[in-house]
Amino acid sequence: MKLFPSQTYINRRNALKEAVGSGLILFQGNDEASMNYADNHYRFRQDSTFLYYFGINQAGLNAVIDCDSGEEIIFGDEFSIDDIIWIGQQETLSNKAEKVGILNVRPAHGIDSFLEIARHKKIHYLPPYRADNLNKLSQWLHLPGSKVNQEVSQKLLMAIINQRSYKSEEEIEQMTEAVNISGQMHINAMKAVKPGQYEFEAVSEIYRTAKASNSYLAYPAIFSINGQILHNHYHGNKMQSGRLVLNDSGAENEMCYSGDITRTIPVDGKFTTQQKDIYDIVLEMETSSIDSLKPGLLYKDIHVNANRLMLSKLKELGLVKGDIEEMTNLGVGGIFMPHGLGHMIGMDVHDMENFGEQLVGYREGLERSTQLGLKSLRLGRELEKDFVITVEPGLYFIPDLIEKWKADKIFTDFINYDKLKEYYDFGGIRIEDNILITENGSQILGKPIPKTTEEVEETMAL
Ligand SMILES: [Mn+2]
Repeated sequence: MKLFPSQTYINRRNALKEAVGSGLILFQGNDEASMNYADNHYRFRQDSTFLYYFGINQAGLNAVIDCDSGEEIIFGDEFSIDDIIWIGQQETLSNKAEKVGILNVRPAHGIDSFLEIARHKKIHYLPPYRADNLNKLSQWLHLPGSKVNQEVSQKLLMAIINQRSYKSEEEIEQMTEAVNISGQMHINAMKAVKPGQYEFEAVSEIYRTAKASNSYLAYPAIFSINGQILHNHYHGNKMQSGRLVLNDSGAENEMCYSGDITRTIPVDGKFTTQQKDIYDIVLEMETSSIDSLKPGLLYKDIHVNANRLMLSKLKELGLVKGDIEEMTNLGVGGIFMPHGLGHMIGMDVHDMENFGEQLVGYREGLERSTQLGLKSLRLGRELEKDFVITVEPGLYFIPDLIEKWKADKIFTDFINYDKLKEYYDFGGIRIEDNILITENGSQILGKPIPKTTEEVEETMAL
């Protein structure tokens, strides 16, 4: 188990205690989750907030911080001899706890009576995203399951968001490692793509490369010749000559920090003229967005600027017509890019999304748009120094969507529906990097990953 120095966790908890002020803070770790029978588990993933404050990547733990007395307790059981027969001698929980500055470890069941006695106090807790944790909260707090989410502590949520949004130097080091592993996953997949092979053959390179760095995937890989299907986890297609493959995959490193990288590559190792034309639009959207990033700017505006650029380029290709500003304001670009430009990233690939996107990515007075594309923008608020975000413009030709808009006569003054027919078997392109917001601008994390058409073609030829 890899940990930051104990002082990191102590400082994080002290800052949280101060921000919350009074009452009891309850942290639920995750339990093992069964796949098809009780003892056959999915890969264990500790809760990110639990990791952030307590570091211990082990199932069956809960923790409390008493803001009034300063007391900090981890509830969890030491391994018994019965456990050790199966899993071998393990570092004790008290040892692990000591390494994160916690000296008070109590048996797992102790939390029931602890919370019962503390019932008169304010108990701050987070919204559960797993059913077993919801059930426990329901019991501990004597609340029906349906009421648990209504009593979540907004104060705690905001305090944690205000800490986890700003990445420290030691976190940036971890995130850079995760991006570098992700980059190698992409390079190896590029080299593995050959016409006539199946997608899963190249996908195996992605998994192998992650494992070779003692890492897992931060989310199920999207690797498909049907890049126009946004969250497509099917890997059974034959990679036909002439197609593009969209690869959106990232590593979660040993300390559970994520990378989230997308590249789009030609099955043949060479882009056609039509593919290169569209690719270069997305590339310019990506690089110009990144170049413009700095603290104080609304990320929503960067999204809109990228759309404006896309529309002006598509106009040059004859796919749209009319006034660019009008099209941008009306959201015509949603048909080509029906998703947001990016999101926060950290330990979670969509960082802190379990707290709700409105709290993490927006603020009071900045509400979500209902336009296709903008409504899926997870991060709209002002950027700040030490945020890490993704920039991931895309351009897709989704025949079902085009046909629907055409039938409904949507934006017929602007969209050349007839010309779009030439792109029905095109698929989609997305390019994504992970960016640290700095004092005056931004910095792409990690070593460069082949990105221009020339760089991609060179790598695929290796
Ligand atoms: Mn992403």
